[in-house]
Amino acid sequence: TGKEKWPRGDEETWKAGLRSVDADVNDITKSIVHHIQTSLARQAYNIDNLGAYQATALAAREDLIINWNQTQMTYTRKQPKRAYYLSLEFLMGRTLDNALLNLGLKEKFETGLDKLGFTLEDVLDSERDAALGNGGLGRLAACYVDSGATCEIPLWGYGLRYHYGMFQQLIAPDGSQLEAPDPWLDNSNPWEIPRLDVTADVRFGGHAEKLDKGRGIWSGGQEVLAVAYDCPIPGSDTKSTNNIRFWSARPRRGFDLQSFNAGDYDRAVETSNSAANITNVLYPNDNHYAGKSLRLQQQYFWCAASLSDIMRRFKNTGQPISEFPNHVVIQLNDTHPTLAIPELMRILVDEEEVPWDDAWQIVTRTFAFTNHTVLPEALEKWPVSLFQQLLPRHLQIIYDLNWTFLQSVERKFPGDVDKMARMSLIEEGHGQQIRMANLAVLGSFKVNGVAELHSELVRTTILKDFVDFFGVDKFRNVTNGITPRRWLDQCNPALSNLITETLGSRAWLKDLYLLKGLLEHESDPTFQKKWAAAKANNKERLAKYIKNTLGVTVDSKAMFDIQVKRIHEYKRQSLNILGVIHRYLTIKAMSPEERTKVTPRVVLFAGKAAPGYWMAKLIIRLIVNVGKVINADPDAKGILTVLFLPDYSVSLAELLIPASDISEHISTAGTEASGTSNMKFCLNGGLLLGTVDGANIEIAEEVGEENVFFFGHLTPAVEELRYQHRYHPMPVEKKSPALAAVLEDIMSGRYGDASIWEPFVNTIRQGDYYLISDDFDSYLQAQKMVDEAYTKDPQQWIKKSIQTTAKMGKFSSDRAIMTYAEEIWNIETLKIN
Ligand code: NBY
Repeated sequence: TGKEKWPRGDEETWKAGLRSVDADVNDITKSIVHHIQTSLARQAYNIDNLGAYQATALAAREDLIINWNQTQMTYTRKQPKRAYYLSLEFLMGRTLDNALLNLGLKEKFETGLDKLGFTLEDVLDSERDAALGNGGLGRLAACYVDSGATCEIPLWGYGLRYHYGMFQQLIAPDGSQLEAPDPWLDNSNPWEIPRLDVTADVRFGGHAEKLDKGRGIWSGGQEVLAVAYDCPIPGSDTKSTNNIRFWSARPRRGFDLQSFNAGDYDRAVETSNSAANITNVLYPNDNHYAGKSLRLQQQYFWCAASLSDIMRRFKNTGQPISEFPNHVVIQLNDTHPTLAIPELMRILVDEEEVPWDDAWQIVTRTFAFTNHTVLPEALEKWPVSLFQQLLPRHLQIIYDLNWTFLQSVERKFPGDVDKMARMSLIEEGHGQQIRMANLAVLGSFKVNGVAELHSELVRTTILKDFVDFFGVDKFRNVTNGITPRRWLDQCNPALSNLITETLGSRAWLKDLYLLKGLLEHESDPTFQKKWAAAKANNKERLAKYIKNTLGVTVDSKAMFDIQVKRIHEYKRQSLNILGVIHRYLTIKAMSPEERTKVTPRVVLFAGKAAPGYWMAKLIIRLIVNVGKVINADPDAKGILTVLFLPDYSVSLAELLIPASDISEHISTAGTEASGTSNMKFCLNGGLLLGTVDGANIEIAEEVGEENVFFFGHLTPAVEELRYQHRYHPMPVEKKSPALAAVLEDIMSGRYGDASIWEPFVNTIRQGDYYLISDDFDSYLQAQKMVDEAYTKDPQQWIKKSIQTTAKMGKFSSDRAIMTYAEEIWNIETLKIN
């Protein structure tokens, strides 16, 4: 723009900026300057983008807090039934842009900042992501609180305030992933409100004693203090502003007095350190259970603090304890908060002196549980020995619950000892383990999966025994959703503006089915041109980012093919990169004349591997090295570019998703519970290349099968195929010559020494658990159809893109959250005036 950056000019310019004609803008600039001078204690005429961001955030926050107070006051006065979303992860990303949009103040802030010499874009870019989550599960929680506020549902989130969020990913020169810490709070966090007065004591260890009638006493051990940090969550175009309460661990006042008195200062300080450790870092595993003691401590710390807070708030209503489930519903985001179930039992029975059976009635009317995976390695099982050590009273409660439960199983299925063994809360074997999923199901009144196929798999496989026992009505589906505010309006202004202009209002942002109105224009050449221009604009924006960060020039006219998600064998980034190598070999074998007819592609990958997941890290290394070879080869120049973008995050997703022509969601059938980025890509007019898995199926139902590229075996075939691999293995050479050629090429040393890749190649040659060899040819076939559709009839492609966006109404998280509210929580909306 040629605009000067601050410090721009002199004091006079600044002061002139403060004399705006628009009263609102004037207030905004004043407020920003006020915060620069008083909150940041900085000189007004010498501040950088980071300072400008902090002051702008503080100015915007004031509006949020006023609405937040109004909302909380209304809840206190009207005492509606409230829902609490317990999630160990909230993958929020940045907040400022979202806050300004929701408040309807973005343009005014832009003008105000401009008057002070800043571009809003630079200021927004100075915010660090809040990466308090791993992937889909954590981002889902963030979308749900957005929708809760927007739909005016009394919904709070409870989470942990990790000092270190999701690690920062670096790529070493040899292509390997390296991890660096993410000290996201270092610049301070303007969105959080410390509530040093809102605390809870959380006990660990000590010993538990049983009294009569199921009651018990838990004493001794160590107490850790939980301190609340509140984060306001604004709704879109409403005053309704909800809250996420994040707990931070602190040593309790007068910690470890014994050691102090004994003159053992060092020991006392050590205890205080270990207390603060609890909320130090987010565990970076997704879809994999690791079984670390500190992780169990995080879970209990968070459940205990949240329940004590919820109980205190409930008691303030003055209602008798029997009314608890009519005022409170708690949604468990996966099994991570399952300890809330025995903890509520403990509070009711031991502290409130509610008789055991009455207490269990209350508990089982309070909780509902969402399952996010059927992968066996992800199911949480904690060693009984660890419970004995850290949570002795909870162990007693779980044993007592299990005793009664197994008796009722025996009554319903007399003599079925196998069933009893499978359903028991305790897994016997070398060292007993507590099965958190079984406990979550037992203690909840509803259990749901996150897409139709997934919920059906939950009912027919992992929880089949429980369906037989409780009846099928308890087991529901709530298909995931995404917030269209962040995942279209905020991340894709070009398309959002075109949609608003075409539909005549912004109402579609709160009723996503209104996008159907775009269908009227799908054949209008002028509209099609504008649609294509928005996509082109987003591709150029991404190309610029790639140039700035990696120094690589990509042709923004090429087809952008994107796969971004956690790196996992079941998600099969491997299938994608093997397909890329096949494409490369095909190009290599062509004459220069033939190469001119190839549809140019840019294949982009991004995603983090869990630091301990060796095979996932090897796959990253392969992608990077294949990219290096291809990008340096003149034969592929202009027709194939392959890049791994480091350090995937919510903010990077906001840049990537609007720029895709096609995105890949290619998990082995039956493994991806839902997927949510598939929804984001399609909402932004990118077409979907995928397997018949998770929410891909429902997306195809909505947008029409003619608009998606499906391939691969279906879920019912998977078990049989795995059986074949095991007992009647067939060489890859015979199954897919194309794949065999690709594997041979990898082992030729072209991408680095064969010894590096051998373990990866072996997973496919032997066992091939994720069915790469079974789906490879079908994948290539689908890719060919993508090429043809894109090249042969560009106008038809644009039409498909328009139809896709237009038919994505179902996937708004507003629909999802209203389904929870109506079908599970039995809760009503509450207008905030
Ligand atoms: O939840 C994801 C599913 O894989 C995806 O299909 C679904 O769309 C999404 C939202 O429902 N699951 C997921 O992201 N899981 C985790 O991140 C996760 C994190 C930690 C642990 C387990 C799973 N853990 O046990 O520590």
